[in-house]
Amino acid sequence: MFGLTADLTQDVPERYFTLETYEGGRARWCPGCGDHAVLSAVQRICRDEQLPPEKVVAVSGIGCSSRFPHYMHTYGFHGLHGRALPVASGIKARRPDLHVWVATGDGDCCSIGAGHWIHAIRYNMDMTVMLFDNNIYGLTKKQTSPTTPIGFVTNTSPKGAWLPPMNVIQTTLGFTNASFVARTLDWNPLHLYQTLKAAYHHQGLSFVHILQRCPAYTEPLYDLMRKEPDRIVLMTHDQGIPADPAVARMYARQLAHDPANLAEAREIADRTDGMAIGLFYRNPAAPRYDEYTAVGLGMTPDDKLAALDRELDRFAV
Ligand SMILES: Cc1ncc(C[n+]2csc(CCOP(=O)(O)OP(=O)(O)O)c2C)c(N)n1
Ligand code: SF4
Repeated sequence: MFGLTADLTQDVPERYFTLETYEGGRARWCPGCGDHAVLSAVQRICRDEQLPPEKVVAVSGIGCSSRFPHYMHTYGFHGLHGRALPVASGIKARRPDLHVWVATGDGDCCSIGAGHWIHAIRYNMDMTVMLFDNNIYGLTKKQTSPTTPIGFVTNTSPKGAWLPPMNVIQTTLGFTNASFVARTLDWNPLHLYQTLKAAYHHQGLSFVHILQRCPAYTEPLYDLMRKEPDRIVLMTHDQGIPADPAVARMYARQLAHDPANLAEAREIADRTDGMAIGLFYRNPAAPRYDEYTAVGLGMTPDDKLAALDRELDRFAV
């Protein structure tokens, strides 16, 4: 009897985290806003991976989607407009043990934060970046963003957006040292979950373009895509996002794409005959700057002084 009790307790983890563990303040996004789905996917991944909440940090800029850290009961940093990525890079440089989730909008990342977007991709520090793309500045009430389609009427473009929208995937693939580039949809919880989970497991910066519904300002934009799944092309491959039979049944149009093939990824990103979802590109060998910044992190102040002295001695005359 005693032996049996001892064996059972050996397998019981000291801490078990439930979904509630990661639930922060009540989300105040509009009803039907796609941000709710992304939040619950991330909370489920944290639970399924049993990530200690004190080892998770959510980082954002400014926007509706950037309210994300408030709704996670983990560490969080709600930063300045466009500055989520440098803040996240700083955190990762000093605390490589933390799991970093970045929430950024199409305005936050592709407009005011565009310079940081380029360099964060190049630095390739281990973190999951979620671009919530609702094709509009939501928080500031329907202003044209870099991804607003031509002709869509907004409060800053009353005659319709004038410029061609930015192709987010094509742009990201063009940055030096991109290592994981994917796209998913907030209204397909399975594909969303699996894409974010694959992104979480990638060692390097994983960039996930999430088509995100904004029923308040851009309702018609993703409506047809939701009602007519044939407008979507599901990328499949054994090295891609794991194929779930339920997801595969939903999308008749499928495309076998090897995510190691950058040239083909670019061609798919340029297609206008369907919105491709899945993994465009992965390069696990891309150099990671967080491996460089981690050097010497465990040194004591005395060790650091000694190393500095040694270095300076090399230049003594
Ligand atoms: C330096 C600076 N410029 C402008 C703003 C105003 N502003 C706040 S949020 C925002 C755009 C947010 O749009 P997006 O990033 O697409 O996020 P969404 O609200 O749609 O989730 C702007 C222009 C600001 N807060 N700070
Ligand atoms: S305005 Fe749009 S993006 Fe912002 S909370 Fe409402 S639905 Fe979501």
